[in-house]
Formats: sequence, C-alpha cells, structure tokens
Amino acid sequence: MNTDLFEGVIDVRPAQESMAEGAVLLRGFARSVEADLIAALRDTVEQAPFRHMLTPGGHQMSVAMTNCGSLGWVTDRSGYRYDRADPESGRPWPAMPASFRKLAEQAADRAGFRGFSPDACLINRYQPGARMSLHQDKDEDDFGAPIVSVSLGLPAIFLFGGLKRSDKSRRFRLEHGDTAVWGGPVRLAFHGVAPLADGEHALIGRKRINLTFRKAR
Ligand code: MD3
Ligand code: FE
Repeated sequence: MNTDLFEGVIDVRPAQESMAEGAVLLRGFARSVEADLIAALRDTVEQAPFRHMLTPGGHQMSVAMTNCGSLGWVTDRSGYRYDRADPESGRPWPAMPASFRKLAEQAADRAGFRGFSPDACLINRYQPGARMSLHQDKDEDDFGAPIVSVSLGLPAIFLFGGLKRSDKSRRFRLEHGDTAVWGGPVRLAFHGVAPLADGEHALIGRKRINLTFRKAR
C-alpha cells in the first residue's frame, strides 16, 4: 500500500537486510544524526585519544582505538579485558554521548532486540591498510545481549563467518551510516574487516570509524 498517498505518512525507515538469522543490517540508519555523532566523537577523542594497543602476543594493532561509556575494551601484554579506566590516563572513560546511546538503542529496537542498554562503546579508527583479522567477541559477561555496530567514513569490506573459524566467510560492503545488529547464536560468529582501501570521505576524511556498542557486564 502506498501510505504516502493514502494517509499522508511517509515511511522514512531505511531498508532492512538480513545477513543471517539474528544479524540485521540497517543501511544508512545513522545518517540522519551524523552531525551529532561527529561532534560527540570529536569531544570524546579529545578526552581519550586514539591509540594503537598491543595484543597479548605483543603485536601493535593496525586499528587505533578508544572507548566511551562506563567500561572500555582494552588489550595489552596481559590480555583482553574491559576496564573502567583509560590505562593511558588512569581516568574513567568519557561518558557515552546521548546521541551514541540513543542511536544504538533505536537500532537494536528496530532489529527486534528490545531493551538493549549498552555500557561500553569501543571506537575503532581504520586508516588505509588497517584491518581486523577474524575473531569472536567473547570478552563480555552476557552473550544474551546484542551488539550494535555503526560505520562512518570510508567504506570497508566486512567479513562475516560462522561459529567455527574454518567456516567460509561472506563479504559485506559497509558504508557511511550503515548500522548492523547481531544477537542470539550469531552473536558468537567469527568476523573481521579487510584492509581498508584508500579514499577520502567528505565528512570523516581519509579513514573509517566504527562504533561498537556492547553490554560488557
Ligand atoms: C558479527 N569491529 O571491534 S563491528 C570489534 O568494523 C569488531 O571495527 C569491527 O569486530 C569493525 O570487535 C566490526 C561488527 C561486529 C561486532 C560483533 C559481531 C560484527 C559481529 C559479533 C558477531 C558477528
Ligand atoms: Fe569483533
């Protein structure tokens, strides 16, 4: 039915794509609030700058990271964990901006995961060549909560595998504003990001930013 002509209501909801059972891709979902997100990102990064963390094996990650929210994901020689404090400054992570929280909760809601309340937002910065190898997100206490991921800036190829590392992965091109939600068994699927291709994004510049919202505790 054409609701625009019939009721004078325009459906502005973006297309909803299913990547797998429990994995929903909301194309362009964050675009209507991009200016708020970018301003809040600037403010957050001023308080807790991006840094290249060390893996437990001693390798520096190509992706630079920071966090906001009451818990932040960190890695160093002693392992992966969530911490209330930024190890670089000893201070609590910056508060999760209201625009971030609202977007994550609305995306989860739209994808059918009601009542999502993230306590952690990992902010990943990919410069050309940066990548993230296949992994599972397993550092959270409660795998029952979904994960919401918001892509900003340059497009990236997202690799989406199965529950075993050896499962074949499928590729999805994630663009500025695209928002993905993962919950249920697929929450533990292997995933990664192919090396970022060079380019220039009109608002974000020569990089890709990914916001990953989780309930860590
Ligand atoms: C699929 N970040 O920080 S988030 C990460 O684009 C991470 O920076 C990627 O993976 C990035 O851990 C992708 C999207 C994501 C998060 C969790 C998932 C995809 C997922 C869990 C299961 C399946
Ligand atoms: Fe991940």
